[in-house]
Amino acid sequence: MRKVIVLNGPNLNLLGQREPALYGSATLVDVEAMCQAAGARLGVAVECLQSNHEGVLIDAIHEAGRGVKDGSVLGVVFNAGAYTHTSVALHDAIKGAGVPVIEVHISNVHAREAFRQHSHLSPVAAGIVVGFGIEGYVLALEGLVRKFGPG
Ligand code: CA2
Repeated sequence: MRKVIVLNGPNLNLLGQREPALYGSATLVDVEAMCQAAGARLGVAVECLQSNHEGVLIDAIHEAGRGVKDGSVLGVVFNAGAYTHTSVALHDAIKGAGVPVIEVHISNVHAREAFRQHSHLSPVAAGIVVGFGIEGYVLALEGLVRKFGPG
């Protein structure tokens, strides 16, 4: 069974603790449990990682790329948080690793501040899910499996 990495970036460890109007009341633990359940239904193993550090996220993308090459990884579901709007390094990592990445945002970033309306990741993403709340993670997992085959 191939693996999908559910990767969350900066401040997503705070989910459910503040800003419920924007991000809902579910915690990151709830989101990760939801992804595990969706993975079981879709026939992929789900591995979850959250980091507030850009380099750790880059390393995770590189490792996922190695997994794609050896056949153990299907792709990555990635909410890069605010790094979405700033990180050329994450853009380069996704491009260089050759791993399919589905970009996820809980909120509709296009209906928010101008600085959230540009993504460095979208041009190198295999797909984008925006504005569906935490259900977006499940939609992204489903999209990844539909586009790149079963686990
Ligand atoms: O909508 C999304 O999923 C975002 O990626 C969330 C990021 C934000 O910087 C992006 O523009 C859009 C924020 C991460 C979560 O931040 C929290 C801060 C306080 C309380 C709860 C979450």
